[in-house]
Amino acid sequence: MSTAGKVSKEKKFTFDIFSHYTINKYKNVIKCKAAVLWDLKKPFSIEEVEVAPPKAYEVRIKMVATGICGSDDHVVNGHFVATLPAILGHEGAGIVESIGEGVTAVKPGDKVIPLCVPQCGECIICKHPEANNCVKMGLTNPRGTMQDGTTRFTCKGKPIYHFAHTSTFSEYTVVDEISVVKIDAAAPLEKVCLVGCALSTGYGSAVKVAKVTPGSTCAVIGLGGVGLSAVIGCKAAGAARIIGVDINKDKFAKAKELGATECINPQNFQKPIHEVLKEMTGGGVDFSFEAVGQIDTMLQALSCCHEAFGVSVIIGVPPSSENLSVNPMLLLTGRTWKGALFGGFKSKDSVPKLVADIMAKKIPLDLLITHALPFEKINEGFDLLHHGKSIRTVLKF
Ligand code: CND
Ligand code: ZN
Ligand code: ZN
Repeated sequence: MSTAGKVSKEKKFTFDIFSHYTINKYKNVIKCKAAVLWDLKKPFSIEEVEVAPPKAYEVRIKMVATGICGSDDHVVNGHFVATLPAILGHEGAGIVESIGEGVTAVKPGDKVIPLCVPQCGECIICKHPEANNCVKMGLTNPRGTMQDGTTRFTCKGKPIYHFAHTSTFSEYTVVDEISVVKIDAAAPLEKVCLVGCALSTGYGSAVKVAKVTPGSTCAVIGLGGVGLSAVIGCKAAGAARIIGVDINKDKFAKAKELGATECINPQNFQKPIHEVLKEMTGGGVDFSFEAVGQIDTMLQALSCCHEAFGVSVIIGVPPSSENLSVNPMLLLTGRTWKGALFGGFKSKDSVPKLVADIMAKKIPLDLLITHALPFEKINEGFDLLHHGKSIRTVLKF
């Protein structure tokens, strides 16, 4: 009896290995094109890369469209540290190609948005009713890997690192199941890709993080895709006055179309812009947003909100080497200073709802997209951003 028992255990063991093999043998390494950033401050190279099959609790996605975000550019110029060589991009949408063992959230053929802020659903942060920066996020310790610590990309025999759990600048990408969510099968992917970052980040900063109130006065500093999404959020929350601030006056027309009631250029004033804003609003705005990613604009945003009840939200990603120095009196008088990733939204919960609101025309997302280019022209897309010509360029695969 005891020998028979041993044999059957061994048999089971052999079967388990075999079944694992049969599951994986149909999933091939995919060779496809990706934009690889080999070095800081260099253009992207379109390369043939190998994309390994998804392991357990991972998902391989065929990308359909991706936006270009200021944060991708911060990596290229060295302000935001990432492990290189890498495949950047974190504002994409695509279709599930294959899934690893154990994946239940999505299946092949589903339309999905990769999530640059994961939602594991189990950690102390995910369980907190308000917080969203899941412990699996690792923003301050970017490894550039899947959650298991390895990469799914290789190029010319070298491992290529992931970025922001998403790496959307590739025809195919692999993400952890906690970093992807299914969206409406009818959603236009070449538009709703922006829900992967800009729209969620800016809109949520207004409606969820600041909790803009009806009739209030707001200032948004930086009118790129993220700042303009904050303008959309302020308007949706019922703000009476939304003042857009940018050093590029070409951004003003779009800001006004989206809800800004007035726009100002700091270069047109002798005084610091926070003084100008305080004078314009009888002591300071109710809510201010920094959507540039510079230390000086963060201080301007804090200073321009009312000293007794103003709320200021940092959205921009600052240069990693720089620290803020502030006079604590700015806060002792009663200001609130906040910051958030991804608009404070719990990503898996909010992204499908935001997509639904966009499809119901409650959010004017289309206006953020100023350019569309084939994926291979990614460097042109970054040039448009650098020259202040675009709000969002969507790259199509
Ligand atoms: P984008 O470069 O499109 O916009 C920045 C805007 O700021 C441009 O219109 C500039 O002209 C303007 N600007 C530059 N300097 C000044 C200045 N001194 N005063 C006023 N305006 C100025 O970038 P984006 O909209 O894609 O991103 C904006 C920031 O948001 C950037 O720092 C990015 O890294 C960050 C961000 C944060 C998050 C998050 O989760 N918190 C997610 N994605 C991006
Ligand atoms: Zn979590
Ligand atoms: Zn972004």
